[in-house]
Amino acid sequence: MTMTITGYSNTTNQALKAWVEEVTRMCQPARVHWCDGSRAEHDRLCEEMVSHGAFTRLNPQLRPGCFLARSHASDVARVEDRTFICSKRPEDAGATNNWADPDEMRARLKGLFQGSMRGRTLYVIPFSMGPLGSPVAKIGIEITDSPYVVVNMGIMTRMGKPVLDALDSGSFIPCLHSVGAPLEPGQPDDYWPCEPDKDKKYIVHFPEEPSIWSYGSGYGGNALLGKKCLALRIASVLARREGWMAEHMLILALTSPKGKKYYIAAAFPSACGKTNLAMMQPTLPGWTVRCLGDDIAWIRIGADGHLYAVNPEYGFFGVAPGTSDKSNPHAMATITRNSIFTNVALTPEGDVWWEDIGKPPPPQMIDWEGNEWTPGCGRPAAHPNARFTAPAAQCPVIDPDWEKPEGVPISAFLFGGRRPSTIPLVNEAFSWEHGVFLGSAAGSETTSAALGKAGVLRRDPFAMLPFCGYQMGDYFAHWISMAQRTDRSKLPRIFFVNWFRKNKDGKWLWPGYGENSRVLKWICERIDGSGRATATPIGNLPAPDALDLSGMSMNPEDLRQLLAVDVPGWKNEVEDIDRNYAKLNHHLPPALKQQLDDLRRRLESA
Ligand code: GTP
Ligand code: SPV
Ligand code: MN
Repeated sequence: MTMTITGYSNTTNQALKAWVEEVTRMCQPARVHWCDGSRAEHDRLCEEMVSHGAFTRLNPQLRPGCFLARSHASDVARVEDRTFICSKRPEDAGATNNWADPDEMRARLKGLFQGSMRGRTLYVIPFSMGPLGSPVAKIGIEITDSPYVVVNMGIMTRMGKPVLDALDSGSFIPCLHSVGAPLEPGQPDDYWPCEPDKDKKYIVHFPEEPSIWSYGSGYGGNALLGKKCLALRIASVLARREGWMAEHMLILALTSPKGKKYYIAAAFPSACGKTNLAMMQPTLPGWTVRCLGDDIAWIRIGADGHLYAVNPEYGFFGVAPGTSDKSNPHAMATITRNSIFTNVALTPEGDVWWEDIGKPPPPQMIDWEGNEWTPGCGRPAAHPNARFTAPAAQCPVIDPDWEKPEGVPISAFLFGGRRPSTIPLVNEAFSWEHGVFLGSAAGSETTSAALGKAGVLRRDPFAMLPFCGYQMGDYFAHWISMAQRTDRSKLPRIFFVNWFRKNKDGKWLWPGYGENSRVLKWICERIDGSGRATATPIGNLPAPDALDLSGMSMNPEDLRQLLAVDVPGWKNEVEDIDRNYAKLNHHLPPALKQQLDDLRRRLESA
């Protein structure tokens, strides 16, 4: 059979050529296209998707270069229970991951991929995580049968010809993706092809190869394989081996009124405020925030001993609902053009709408499922995990150094999550080990970013529960070991924050968003040694009046609750942390067991 091959396939990389040929034989696509990453290619693919109903072009006057996609109702978020780490030994995946035997899994996947691209185009996507040519960058090649994936990867990564040229004969991480919906001759295509049966979706990692195989889903982290699969699950394995860190963290630069710049990296679980904090507009006068990344940080020890962070991504895949000119004006400005919206509502003018966008809905719209929607009909118009895909360079507060190959030096790590009770607004760790303890013990209510019930409290250590590609206890030990790899005084300070405390009526105790700058200011003062704190059994809390609340009205009782040590609540925490630690068996670092015992003792005498 002769196969039409288009695009930029000018490579002498024999391993790559052989892999593409092997996958082509297995998946039996109708055509092969090597992506060059050009604007013309992007426009052509978007146009093709418009012509068969996969994309709706938004009003070019209102949102030039923007498109709406609606996914299949079964395919709206990451599928954690279909995500596998196939290390040779189950113990290397650990109790927090789904493990499957690599040989058995490979055989099962080969069965699924056999003929899976019939009637479709196989796209070869060369992409770089990290600035091209940076010593930290990793090149991946994603093969996919989804043009939606191609155009999203084009925004989320550095993609196409320059990457293939830079790869030369070097090594790459193979990432194979199929939506799992072959087309028979004459069969019309679906607007969102996928495998609707959740139990036939597979998001699989072979960390020792390394390689990634993803089948059946076209959505987000399931399908844009550079993101969670490569830059977190596989990268976390490489990072441990090579002595660096791959973290689910935003990176921001905060400049004080005196002109001092602080770089902060923060790990919050999915849909817990990273994008918002990363580009926030401080309400405190004189302070500015610049964004370097909103989801992933690759961190290395620099020649001067400080920890340097690079954002491996090139775009934002952000939660749409809740994004407004009030909550996140810089995200709103970022998504005015050249953006893809998935599972939001469509207004009669051809613009987008979602819950809490900051303006009332029009009297009639098309909801995320393509149905007529009227206000008060009882259904959300946008899916709670509706997302925008937008180029990072379009963010009006992108930091000028965001593509610096060596990254930026981090002064503080923040951990956090959605905790309606117990956990204070901000808490500073006593030491590196205590900070690692706080990260390892992080908990959060689940959100719509993953399939399953939202609002259930679970431990999500370092916000990495769904993204750590190896044994969680060994990951904790890797964090602890950073203190042996550099001068302790150069390590970032560690803080735990919680924007999500609620009162008895279920209302937020803290206004959040731009007001979080008040907490960041105290953190900077702690770094400088000027911020006042009170040592408590759980950590250093802001001393009375140490938080700058000028110009804001805060009920004193609310503030008291936000900064109180809830001793009975923390005693329950300790027991829950203990139960979760027990799952790690002998992989739990003794230093963390010690931290837990110390906390228990401090609470007993509180
Ligand atoms: P992922 O992209 O899934 O990793 O999410 P994320 O961590 O980037 O979360 P994001 O910033 O998109 O916020 C998710 C939701 O939390 C949105 O609906 C926000 O409006 C809401 N949110 C963010 N920051 C705050 C805050 O400070 N307070 C409150 N109450 N809600 C917030
Ligand atoms: C997350 O769930 O943390 C995300 C969205 O950033 S996804 O890319 O789908 O993983
Ligand atoms: Mn995320």
